[in-house]
Amino acid sequence: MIDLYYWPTPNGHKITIFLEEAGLTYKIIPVDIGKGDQFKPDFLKISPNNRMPAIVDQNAEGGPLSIFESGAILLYLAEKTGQFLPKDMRAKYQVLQWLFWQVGGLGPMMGQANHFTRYASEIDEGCDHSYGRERYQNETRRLFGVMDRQLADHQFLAGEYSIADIASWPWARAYKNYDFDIADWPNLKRWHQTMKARPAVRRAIDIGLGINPPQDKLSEEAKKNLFGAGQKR
Ligand SMILES: N[C@@H](CCC(=O)N[C@@H](CS)C(=O)NCC(=O)O)C(=O)O
Repeated sequence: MIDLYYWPTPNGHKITIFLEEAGLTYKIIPVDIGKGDQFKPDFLKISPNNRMPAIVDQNAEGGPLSIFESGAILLYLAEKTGQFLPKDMRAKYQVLQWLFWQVGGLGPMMGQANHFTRYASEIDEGCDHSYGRERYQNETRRLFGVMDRQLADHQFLAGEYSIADIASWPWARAYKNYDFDIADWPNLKRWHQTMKARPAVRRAIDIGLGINPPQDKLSEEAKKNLFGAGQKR
């Protein structure tokens, strides 16, 4: 049994997608990041950076094993199950380079683009956030171009369907939050639609919707916990 500490955000979706694809038994332990659950002492013992996702594999060799950071979790689960990560050394590093590209680039840059596009002016009213918004949206466009070129001659990011796709798709689908036209990146569009149609991916997204249906506005409590005084603990 895998305990999954989770909230339905792009980083959370990565892990439910993997678990649904692999058919592993897991139990979701919601970490409501808007309410500040990520700062609870018991969670910090598992995830000292106060971010979800995190897992505890109760059946790991040698006893329960906890892991934080979505990339490390995906790598662990791929090695544990022998799925979505090739064994061949060259093919494996094709996947790992795109996995690290996602966790070090696409995720953080889109996270900032999202922040400046959707939340900054609500939190810091009256301030002009166009520099931040443009900087991170431009970087997102650049990264989409990188993906589009890779997907021009690869069905998936590293050839076969892998943890690199599982990590990247929950972020890439957030293009809808900006005035982007996905048709500008035809290979990315094809890949996005292929990913979205996978039954395990759809199940994972539905699980998230059941836990926290989308809201138009963040509550004052969520703003404080995610962007304000709540972060200065
Ligand atoms: N690098 C981390 C990022 C995880 C992350 O940023 N999680 C966010 C939600 S998507 C979170 O837990 N935020 C809580 C907070 O900001 O306090 C990973 O890939 O797991």
